[in-house]
Amino acid sequence: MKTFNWPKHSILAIAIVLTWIKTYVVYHISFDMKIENVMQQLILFLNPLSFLLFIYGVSLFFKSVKARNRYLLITSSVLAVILYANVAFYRFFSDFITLPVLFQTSNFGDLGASAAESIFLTDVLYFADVVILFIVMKFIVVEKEFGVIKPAIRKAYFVLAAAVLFLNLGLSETERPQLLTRSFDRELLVKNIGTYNYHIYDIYIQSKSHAQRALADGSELVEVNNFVRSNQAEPDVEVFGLAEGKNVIVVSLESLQTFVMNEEMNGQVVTPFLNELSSDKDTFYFPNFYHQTGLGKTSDSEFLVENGLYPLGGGAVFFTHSGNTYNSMAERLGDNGYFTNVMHANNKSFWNRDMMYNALNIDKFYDVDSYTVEDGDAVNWGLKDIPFFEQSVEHMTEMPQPFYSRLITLTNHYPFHLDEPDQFIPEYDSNSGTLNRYFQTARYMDESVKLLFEDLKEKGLYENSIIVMYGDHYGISENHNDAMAQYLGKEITPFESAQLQRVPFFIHVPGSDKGQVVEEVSGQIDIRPTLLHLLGIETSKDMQLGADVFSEDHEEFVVFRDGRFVTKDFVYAGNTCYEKETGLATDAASCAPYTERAAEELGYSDQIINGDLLRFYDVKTGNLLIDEANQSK
Ligand code: GP9
Ligand code: MN
Repeated sequence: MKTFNWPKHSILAIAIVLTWIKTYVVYHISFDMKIENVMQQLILFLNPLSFLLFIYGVSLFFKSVKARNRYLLITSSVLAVILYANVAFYRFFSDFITLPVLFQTSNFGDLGASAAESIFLTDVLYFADVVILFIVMKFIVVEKEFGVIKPAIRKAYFVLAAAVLFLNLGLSETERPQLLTRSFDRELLVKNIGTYNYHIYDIYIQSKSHAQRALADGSELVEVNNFVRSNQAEPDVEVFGLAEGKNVIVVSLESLQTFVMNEEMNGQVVTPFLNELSSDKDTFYFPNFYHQTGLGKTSDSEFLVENGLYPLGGGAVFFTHSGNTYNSMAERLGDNGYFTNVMHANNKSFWNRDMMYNALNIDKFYDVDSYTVEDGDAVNWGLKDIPFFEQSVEHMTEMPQPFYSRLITLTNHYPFHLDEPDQFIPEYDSNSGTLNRYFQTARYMDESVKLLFEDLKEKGLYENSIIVMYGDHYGISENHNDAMAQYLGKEITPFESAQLQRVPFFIHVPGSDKGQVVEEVSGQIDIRPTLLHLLGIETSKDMQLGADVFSEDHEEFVVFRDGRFVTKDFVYAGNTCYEKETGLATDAASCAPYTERAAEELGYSDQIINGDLLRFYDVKTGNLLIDEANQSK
């Protein structure tokens, strides 16, 4: 069926068009990219082309048709794998792959279960273009022999490719100024420059950050230090030292979002114990508290809690910067006589914790090997929270006091499966199995926390401890917006999406009688100073960006890792300024004073991490060790 005398380079053209069209179709069916106007649609359509022209164009340097065809086929397959990897990753993380994630190989085993949920048989269709290209080469097209290709033709071809690239970049710059210089948001990058160019850009950014450490000499610290000092909050005398000398139990509540708190689902109370706790006389409860994590999820929240710094915009900082110097909360508490530890019934290498905990100066990590996992005690990602808490309290009874224990829960994790006896309420009834099951696993979490409190009381640890709990990050991604809209009874606008990033935050101080619902807008970055002050530990020399939520100076301004932010009156999301009270878009001028500040905060935090600047800082004296550093260079 082969037909002869197709024009020269037909197969090259076919290869380009196939991948191009497939990529464009995949953008629409597999990624949730909000396209607001015709120009954005045009950019989206155009953006795969420049890269494809370049990469497939390399085939013009081949002399034989056979070698050229082999190159085209291999390229097409590699691109299909890259695109599909992004699709599968996106289903799980609502994000595109960034280079450091690829080096997180120690996560892959555990990710397996979740990944399996993200892969379907019909996914072979993502490789349809490769198959078609193969068939075309093998059975349909035979080109005129092209012999030696004239350099002038090649030159013209690459000039055309460059022109398409510049057209693409030009259109993007008008549509989204400063995109490449700021790059908060991977979705915007992919939307504008395309998946393939995005990966090249990512490789460039990552190698730059590698170089940044090498180039930093500490002089940057002067400016960073000024910024940190100017944002510092004096502790409130009423609360400072309220829990001095007590054990500190910090619980990371996996995927728990505030939208389930003090609410019902089809007549069922989702978090009965936590609801009661939120208005308890010994509890400070924060309903307007936001997570600030990025791709590093749980580990990012740990990073925020320990360091009062933002995680990174690309990849998990636990992976990319576990060799840095930090002044963690654990280190401060250790210096104050605490035995510091983390308890989490998962592999020690997940999120590179074993390495990072060394850098954070945590005395001991109770990983999965410190737990007994009986038959039926594990679900989803590992040991269920109820036996996890039980055994953790057992460990606590054997620790020297005072201790600082961070407990990381796991059951309320995507894909939110539970064994029948652990299902205390029925599922929800939307078209999203994920959201339906989420209410059940959140209810299970509530039960497990209730038992934790009982257990601590029984073992005589309760009275002499404070219990701090926070939701680590969202559990329900934007992929489930329709189901979420059904539950909340309103459309999920960018404003609502931002508000859904609220996670519960509790500080329970037994016997304090000072409890209250604190409406203050705050975030995970504030936990470190707040907690240290509660324990009577000064932080005026610490290099942290959060502020004590109890302080008069605490500002109601929470910056998300992707550049969105929330103030007392406004929410900035989806490039729009919303009025908090009404959820309606308002004048951009209302948010303008904060946009620069948000970028500044993230920028300084990134500088500290990328330059590993804390190696030039003496937290005890507050001295910048710049000269020393330069001398030892
Ligand atoms: C893994 C657990 C869950 O050990 O912390 O990680 P997550 O996927 O939520 O970041
Ligand atoms: Mn988590």
